[in-house]
Amino acid sequence: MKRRNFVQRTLLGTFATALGTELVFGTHMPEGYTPIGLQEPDPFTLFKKDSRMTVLNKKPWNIEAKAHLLDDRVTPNNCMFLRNNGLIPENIDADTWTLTIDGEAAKQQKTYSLSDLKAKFQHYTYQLTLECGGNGRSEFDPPAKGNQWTVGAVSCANWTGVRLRDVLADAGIKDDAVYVGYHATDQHLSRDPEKEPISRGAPMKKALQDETLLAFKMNDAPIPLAHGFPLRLVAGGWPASVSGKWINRISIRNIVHDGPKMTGTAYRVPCEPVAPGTKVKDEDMCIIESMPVKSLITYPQSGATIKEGKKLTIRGHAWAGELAVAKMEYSIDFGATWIRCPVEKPFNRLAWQHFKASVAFPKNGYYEIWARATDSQGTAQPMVLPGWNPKGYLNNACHRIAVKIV
Ligand SMILES: Nc1nc2c(c(=O)[nH]1)N[C@H]1C(S)=C(S)[C@@H](COP(=O)(O)O)O[C@H]1N2
Ligand SMILES: [Mo]
Repeated sequence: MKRRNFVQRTLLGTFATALGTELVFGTHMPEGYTPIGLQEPDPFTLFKKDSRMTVLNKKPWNIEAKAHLLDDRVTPNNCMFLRNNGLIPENIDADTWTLTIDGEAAKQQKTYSLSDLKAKFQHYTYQLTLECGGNGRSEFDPPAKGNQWTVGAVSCANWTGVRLRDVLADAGIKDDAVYVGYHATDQHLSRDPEKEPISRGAPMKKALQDETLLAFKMNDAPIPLAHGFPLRLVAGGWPASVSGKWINRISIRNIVHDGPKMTGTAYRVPCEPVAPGTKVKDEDMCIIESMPVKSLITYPQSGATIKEGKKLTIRGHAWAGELAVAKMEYSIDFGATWIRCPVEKPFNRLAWQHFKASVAFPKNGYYEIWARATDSQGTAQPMVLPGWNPKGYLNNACHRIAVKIV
């Protein structure tokens, strides 16, 4: 007994040093218990995520879904991917939160409290598809650095807020406005307060769209902290990096916004196609705007075994950036032949669209089911990885699942 206490106290001393704090009631802790601050943080509990999600990075936190976890028509928090460039802010007080509109092309600098925003402007709710520009990066060859997203960095939730357009108009937009840039309260990984982890934005044409929101609710509840509480920009159909979380300032710029991750290879692709592995000069890179057409089979889970003679119903979602999905097809012979299947109209512009098909198989055995969406301008998903680019963006190759008929 004595000996165990001794060991435990010594251990506690080490813990206290590591934590930089005193451990109150330390000696009452059960044996084998690790103080909270020293535990490997469990992201599933921390962010209320489904434990089947994949953690790609812990610092900063980056977590993706699997295709079959995205089966809901509207993505709930527990299956929504999480993408951070820096450290999630702590101790946010929504009661004292403010949003400042400023910039060279703002008629005045104006600051709103969160309650001002909510009281002064009309509220709108839209289902908006947010896909990380790097979704699908893991397929690039030569490989691209960054989070190795497979297919799960996409979501479509209900977002409620005020139109950015209404707020910008209230502050006043000068004629020479070309871009808005957001500023947020997350910390740079270095913890240097002078550095922003990310400060992106959108051209005025996107900023002024009906569906571009300054949102304070996600799926009818306050936005979860990790997804931008208490205020985030939501610009559906564009790389989700445009949708700044924890927003406290929006600058109306008379130049293309030049914040961190607006330049170089970040969220930009070669203006002209390049051979895989090419080093591309900064001036030859163009900012990604609307995301390309894409789809995901969310049921069944890849690897499913189906009883012979049973028709298999597959389902999933399709989206096309600024455009709508006009046609949906599937193939069970590796793209040799395609069969058309119905795709629903979007709930609103920029929401993903749901498809369903009843698949019949000619005989038993192993099959891959491929899905291919075509947008309203007639552009379809490629069957293999499209244009290589230095950071591995915009992979919209067909999704496929494996099934076995027995
Ligand atoms: N302030 C801030 N906003 C941000 C980011 C960030 O790191 N900081 N990441 C961006 C990127 S790259 C993506 S893909 C989306 C992810 O949104 P989510 O974590 O809510 O899914 O948030 C965007 N907004
Ligand atoms: Mo992203």
